Amino acid sequence: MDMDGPAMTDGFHLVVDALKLNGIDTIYGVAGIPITDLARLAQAEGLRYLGFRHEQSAGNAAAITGYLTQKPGICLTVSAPGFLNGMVALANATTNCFPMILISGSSDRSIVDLEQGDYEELDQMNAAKPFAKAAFRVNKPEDIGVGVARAIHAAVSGRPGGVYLDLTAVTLSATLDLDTASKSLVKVADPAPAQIPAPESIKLALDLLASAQRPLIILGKGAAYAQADADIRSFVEKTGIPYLPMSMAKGLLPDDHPQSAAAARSLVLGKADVVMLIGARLNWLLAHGKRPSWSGTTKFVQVDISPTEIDSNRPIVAPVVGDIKSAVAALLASLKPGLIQPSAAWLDAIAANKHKNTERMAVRLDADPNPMNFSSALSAVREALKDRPDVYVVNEGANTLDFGRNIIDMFEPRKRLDSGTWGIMGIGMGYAIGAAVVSGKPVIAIEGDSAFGFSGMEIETICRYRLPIVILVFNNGGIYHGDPVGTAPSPTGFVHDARYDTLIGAFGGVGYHVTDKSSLSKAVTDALRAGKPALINVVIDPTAGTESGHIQNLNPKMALAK
Ligand code: ADP
Ligand code: TZD
Ligand code: MG
Repeated sequence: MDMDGPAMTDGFHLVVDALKLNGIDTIYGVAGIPITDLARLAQAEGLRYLGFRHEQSAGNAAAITGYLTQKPGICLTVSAPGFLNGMVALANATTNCFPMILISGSSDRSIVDLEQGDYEELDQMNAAKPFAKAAFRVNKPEDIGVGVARAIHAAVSGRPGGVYLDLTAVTLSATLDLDTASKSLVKVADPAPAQIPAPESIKLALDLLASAQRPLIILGKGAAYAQADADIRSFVEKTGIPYLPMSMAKGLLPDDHPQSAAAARSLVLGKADVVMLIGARLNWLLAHGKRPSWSGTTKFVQVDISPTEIDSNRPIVAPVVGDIKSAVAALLASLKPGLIQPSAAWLDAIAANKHKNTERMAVRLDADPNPMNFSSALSAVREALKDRPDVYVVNEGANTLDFGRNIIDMFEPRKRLDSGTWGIMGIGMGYAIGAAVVSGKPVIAIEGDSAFGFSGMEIETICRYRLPIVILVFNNGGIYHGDPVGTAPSPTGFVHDARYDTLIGAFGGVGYHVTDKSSLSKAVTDALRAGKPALINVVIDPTAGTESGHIQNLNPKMALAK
């Protein structure tokens, strides 16, 4: 450095300064050219840096961090292939409305743009655009502050989503005098401004609910994200309206709440006359609001931050466009006692249906088949978790996911993290690591054996950082089920009797191999109590699963018999 000139900084330092200035304290990533020194510097400057084995898992950790904290989770990758590996997580975050920022280093633009063949050449910003809520590229160090600020705004304001931030290698190493540099940084004042719904929309919504005989509230993960837990509970309880939690909204109110209609799902969807959606889209997970699952005459209230979500599948009579925290507060403020009154016949019908379905379920949970099936194994896990509401539950697979959602009760908000809107495989270890890192709490990941394989190498990451994560591999020998012994591998089958429990020992974790309910319960209890990385190989009957779990109907049918 020129001893007589002004004091200087560079792009690397400015990126770290900009993140710190905006309260970002954690980065998930995979090192390499051109961002290795950025990761080192971030760590040296006091940010928590977690190095992964694959960018997709780092991205998934960032996405779930965003969901849990309302601050964008950060994933850092190298150029082209590292960037693309991270893109699946970014696209999945956008699809699920989770705020995250994928920061990737990129090669020399002048070479990339002329396709002259640079190291890891790719026009990353344009590749990211269709899958991201927004994409920005920073070309000079004095723009780093603005680039980070724009990325933060885009990720968390309105409907949250995944944002791509491209940092060219030249920008990282370019220098800038300290005075200009410090003036270039931006501290974002109000990253996710409240969006207050119009008072008329609140009145319309309450009037519609008041006219209902058979009202229903559906809580989605947008409601969980909003962190308006006490107000949402109060609105549900004051109105007396039965509610249905979507998968990741389980625990927003405890699953044993008397107003939960989860055990009467088909009945309430089919018969409700007015349905209030709070942070839930009428997508495939709700059969698009259409027949035969729904009545053709249902009227809808929809509380959502995104005005363009309204009327996407069914006409919405009473749209309440605003952020859920503000909207539910406004609904509560205008709610008069006795205004909303679900009919006694409706509540009785739901109670009777719940009772019948719960008894049916109890028979399956009490069964003790050998080998275990999905219900019996999950009943053992349920038993071990019933006094551990603090534990995060990550869940992916097909049968493992569908049975897991129904059998594992949740008692606290934002504790269930799963395959979400895409039904994606591969989120398991990334979500588990992200949840453990941001909360410091234990995590149990209930994984199909196929699902686990997508991110399984991250067990090394889990052991390296000594995270309190217990992985359950529901081992039925394949995607949906196993192959018959002695046959050539089918498109869905894996190795028979695989010993997943032996993998984690390579990195210092504890493996368990369990074949019955009581050893499974004990293994889960012990592993959670130990608070150390563990993997439990849960041997499930290879014939137990059904094709595609509970969504077999979505498989296209072959038109011709072969
Ligand atoms: P689920 O899968 O649980 O049914 P979805 O992901 O389909 O939930 O829906 C979440 C909805 O919540 C999205 O339409 C999104 O726009 C909305 N949303 C997210 N955050 C907020 C918020 N803070 N306030 C209002 N709506 C929100
Ligand atoms: N790839 C990705 C990224 N996501 C997907 N959803 C799939 C493939 C297809 N798929 C499912 O929808 S579930 C599943 C796959 C491969 C795995 C099911 O097998 P599993 O669960 O072992 O995880 P069960 O318990 O055996 O049903
Ligand atoms: Mg399986």
